[in-house]
Amino acid sequence: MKIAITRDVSPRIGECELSYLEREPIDAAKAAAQHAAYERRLEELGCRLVRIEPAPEHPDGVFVEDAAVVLGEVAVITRPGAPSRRGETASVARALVPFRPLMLIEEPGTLDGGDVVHVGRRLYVGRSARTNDEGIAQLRQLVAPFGYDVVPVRFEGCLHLKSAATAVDDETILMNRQWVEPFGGLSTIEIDPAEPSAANVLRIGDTLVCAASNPRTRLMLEQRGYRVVTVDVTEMEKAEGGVTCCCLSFRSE
Ligand code: CIR
Repeated sequence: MKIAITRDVSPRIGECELSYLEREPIDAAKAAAQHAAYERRLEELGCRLVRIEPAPEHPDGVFVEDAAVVLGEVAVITRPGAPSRRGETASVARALVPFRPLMLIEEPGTLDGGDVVHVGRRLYVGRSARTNDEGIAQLRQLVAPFGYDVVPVRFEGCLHLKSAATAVDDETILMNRQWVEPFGGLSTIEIDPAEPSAANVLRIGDTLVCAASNPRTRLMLEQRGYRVVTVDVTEMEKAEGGVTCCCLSFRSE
């Protein structure tokens, strides 16, 4: 069964962390409606939703992806790079208990789930303002016994590695080459240059969930034979979030 962990949008999302965008007003009610539509989309794609308790005190709490890295065998609870976000992980950890044994990134390590691109037995991890060398080293040690390699990746110009590159199948990365160079010897597809944030796509089974704000990249993916659905996440995009960061999706028996 496919599981998707989500959390409601905080009414304080307008106070979110920002790193490369100018702050602009975020309509929290519209963000909540977009998030509800996103959750419905995940259900249509066969996911069972596990909705964590709301955390209105955490402006970025909707971005649950950053709190954990969920693998087939285990879930690694992160230590987010932004101190304001560290209080988000305990509730995500509780939600994961029924599904996976948990392991923890510890101080002084920092790691945001949005920096981890998982392809087969390899985790490509962005070295970023949020994820430090110690966090990457801890992740490597934690997952090595399960047969995963951890490969650091440099990038610049955006918040997380997954803003710049995500896997669209088991050997292909959709990427924005303004922000990251090809890595891992994987095949690459470049996003339409008019849509810089389009590389952030969520893979659910054989379907790609794309942000509606990136129609050219969507069309290109469809022309290459990918099945694509869209969701409107404009309010989350103002908070530097995209389609992957609003859920933790994984399989459970
Ligand atoms: C932050 O700066 O942490 C949030 N405003 C956005 C987090 C987006 N998360 C993600 O792409 N995985």
